[in-house]
Amino acid sequence: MSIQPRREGLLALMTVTLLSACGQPQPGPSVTAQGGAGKPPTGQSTAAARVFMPNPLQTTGDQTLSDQKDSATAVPASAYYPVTLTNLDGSGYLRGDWAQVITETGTPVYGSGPFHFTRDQDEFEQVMAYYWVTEGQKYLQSLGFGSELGAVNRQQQLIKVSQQGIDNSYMWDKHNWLRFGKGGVDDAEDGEVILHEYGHAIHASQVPGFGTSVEAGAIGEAFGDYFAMTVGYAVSQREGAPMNAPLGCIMDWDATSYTTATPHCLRRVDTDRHYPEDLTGHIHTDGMIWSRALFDIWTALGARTADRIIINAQFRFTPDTTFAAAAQATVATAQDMYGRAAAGTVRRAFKARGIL
Ligand SMILES: [Ca+2]
Ligand SMILES: [Ca+2]
Ligand SMILES: [Ca+2]
Ligand SMILES: [Zn+2]
Repeated sequence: MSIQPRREGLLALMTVTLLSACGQPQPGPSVTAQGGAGKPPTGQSTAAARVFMPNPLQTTGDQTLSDQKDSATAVPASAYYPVTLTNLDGSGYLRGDWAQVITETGTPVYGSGPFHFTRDQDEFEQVMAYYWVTEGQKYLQSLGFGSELGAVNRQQQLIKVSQQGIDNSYMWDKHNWLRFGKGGVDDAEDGEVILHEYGHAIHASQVPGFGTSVEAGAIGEAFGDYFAMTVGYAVSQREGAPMNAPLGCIMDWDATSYTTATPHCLRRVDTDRHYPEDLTGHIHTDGMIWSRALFDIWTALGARTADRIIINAQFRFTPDTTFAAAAQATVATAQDMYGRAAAGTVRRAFKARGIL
């Protein structure tokens, strides 16, 4: 399996520096266009739509699918799942409690639906981004974050969908943006890419400036992959979508542009990488040590308990944390929330990776 460390991470840090160096970022051209184009509000808080669940490889199990230059016929109709977009603000645009899509280059989605687009249409990625970010926040709230537990990125997440050629997505916490690019498979055609980026927004909301050391950066990448796995799984189960690719395989569809071996995975959360001998100094690769520990906790304790512990623990991380310190914080959180047996399970998962 070839690992392409191409998602934001250090690259995004460079991009952010570059943007910062250019002075004030330009406000999205369609911020006003979407709110004030003179189109009447629909008053609807929900709309019917179709999305990938979370991506076509995972549901169809067909590892031969490929981008074919964004062609509609490259993906069978069976890969599209009917869903309901929720929490819309009634403007008729993809704007709501937990997400607002800012279209940089395409036509903004507007109307009362149904939003039945195909992948060759720019609007499809906008619908995907709104849906998966909103589902990500709803999932967090279903775990108790924002009620019983501390709020986690409980705000309207801005999302920029660009139809231009850069194959890179990133989170810019200073401006609360997620930005999805094109190149190979369009990034926002894979729900796991969207959830991965939302994972960075989660960290940034819990610990401002998180990720200033290499190990903290690796934890950020690992958590994004893990979050994509657990939310993708929960929503797929709820919507009755099958899992026809390994659960540990992340961003299957986006990966088809870079990988030849099958199954196509941009990364995995179930590798045997071990600390410290497998460290490479690359955050995306080293993150697979951390994400495997999280995956083992998920398998042992079940999704809900594991996710509540793992995400709640992140409030205790320092921006420049080490693997060891973050693992200790996670064990302590398990102890506080669920007691000794759960703490022991968490400790064993990190021990198995050489982290504790
Ligand atoms: Ca597309
Ligand atoms: Ca891509
Ligand atoms: Ca997957
Ligand atoms: Zn990332």
